[in-house]
Amino acid sequence: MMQVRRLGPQIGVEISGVDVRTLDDAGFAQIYRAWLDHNVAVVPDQTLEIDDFLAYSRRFGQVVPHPSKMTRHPERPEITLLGVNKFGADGALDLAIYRRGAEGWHTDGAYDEEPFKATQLYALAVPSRGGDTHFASMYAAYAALPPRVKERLEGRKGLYFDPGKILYIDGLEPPESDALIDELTERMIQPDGEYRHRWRKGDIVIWDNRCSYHKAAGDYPPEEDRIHWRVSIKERT
Ligand SMILES: O=C(O)CCC(=O)C(=O)O
Ligand SMILES: [Fe+2]
Repeated sequence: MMQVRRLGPQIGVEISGVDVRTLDDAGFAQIYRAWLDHNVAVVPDQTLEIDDFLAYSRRFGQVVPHPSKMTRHPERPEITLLGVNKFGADGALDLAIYRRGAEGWHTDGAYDEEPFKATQLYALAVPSRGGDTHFASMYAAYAALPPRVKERLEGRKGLYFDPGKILYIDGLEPPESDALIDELTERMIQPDGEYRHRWRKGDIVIWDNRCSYHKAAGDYPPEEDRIHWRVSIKERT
């Protein structure tokens, strides 16, 4: 029996009681709708092979290889491996792997002409503590903007930008553009627009890059495994 439960006040939904390997179209339509409505969808307790994960991911759109070639699965370029080969030959912790996604709030692929609509992770190994993923709703951030800022964004309704990647806002003088970016960055995380995911082995989590930000906590014991398969998904063309 499929059960649907809200997680944060304005973001996040958990869909339990399903096996994504055998989900029919009507069941998938319910998950897809819940994901669109709540930005982040958690499906716990899955036991998947790579092909199961890819087949399920393709129901959301076109799965594309991530531009970062270093962390691609050697045989399956559409799969990015998170947390694998964390220690170099000299035994030193590779911070780019350990802290991937933990440098700040972001949305994936904002540097691309056509950013990923979704990113989906499947947890293969989780540490005993730490290693959560934080999510925040851009709808909540937009709704909480003062009317004066909303007016300035009129014509570009969604609050979509990546503070670590944005250069300037087209049509504004540089100081004005910097000031608006600073103000939006300050307002992008609303307390009740947040959800923090504590991973369990077997969790699938998908987030909507068009209307949410996320960041890895990046704080788990480095000697423990924290491993995910990851896919980047675009709209099917
Ligand atoms: O590992 C995580 O918690 C999220 C990492 C991240 O930002 C990503 O996969 O896009
Ligand atoms: Fe990310």
